[in-house]
Amino acid sequence: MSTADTTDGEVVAERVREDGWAIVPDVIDPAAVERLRATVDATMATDETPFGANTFLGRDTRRVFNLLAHDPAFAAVPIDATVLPIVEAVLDPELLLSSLTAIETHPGQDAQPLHADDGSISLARPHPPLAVVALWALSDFTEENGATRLVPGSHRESRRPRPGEAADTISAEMSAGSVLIYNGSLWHGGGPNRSDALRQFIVCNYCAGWVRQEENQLLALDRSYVETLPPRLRRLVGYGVYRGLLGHVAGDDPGSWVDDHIETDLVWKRMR
Ligand SMILES: O=C(O)CCC(=O)C(=O)O
Repeated sequence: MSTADTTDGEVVAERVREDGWAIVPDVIDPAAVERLRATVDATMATDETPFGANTFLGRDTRRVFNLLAHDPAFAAVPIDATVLPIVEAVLDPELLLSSLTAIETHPGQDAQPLHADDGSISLARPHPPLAVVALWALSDFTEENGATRLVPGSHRESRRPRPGEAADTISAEMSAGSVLIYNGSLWHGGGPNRSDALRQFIVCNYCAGWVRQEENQLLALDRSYVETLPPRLRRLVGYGVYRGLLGHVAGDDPGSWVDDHIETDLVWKRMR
């Protein structure tokens, strides 16, 4: 099992590199879990969030995309002081937030097809990590309630799963407040929820800083709202440049549009 009994970031990062996944137990304290749960519940109630329209999204599953836009309480998730350094170490110190989604699977939800979250990327596999996902459990994950099924080591496969393909999986059982971190190439899918309770979680999907974000954060969030977010999160959603170049606007770092104090090491300043 790749359940880390440590929050030592380098140990966890190494497990994600080797096995494709690791669980960090008890990242969030029970009060914070309750607050996030209550905020997800309120968001779904206000929005009358519908069930999924297909087998992949889950006909007994509800999702709130673009979570940051719904409540400032979610801003703490992508920049968590335990999880973010681990993801940076595996993926890229200049990574981006690719998407932030709340999901709840209801009793009766069938198993989700196995897939890889970086499946839209057409590079030959295996490839260096392009996406790493932190899945925050807001309820206990058990085999009975459909804890995420994983195919350990599958991030090294030369292909992604075929539609409907079966494989030997393990169940990522963990207590509420724990975080499952996995390589975006890892084959996985939600298990069937055979319990009488919801399984609720937040999927925080990061991509390398030079990869296109899954959800277009720059259009998804008003700039005036981004200005209110912590500086690291402003860069994570896209107000920044990669390696001093990618993402510039007329030679400027767009991070300066939401932060007066930014001093970016732009490539042009380094040129002689
Ligand atoms: O239900 C789960 O545990 C995983 C969900 C997932 O992988 C997805 O919706 O892409």
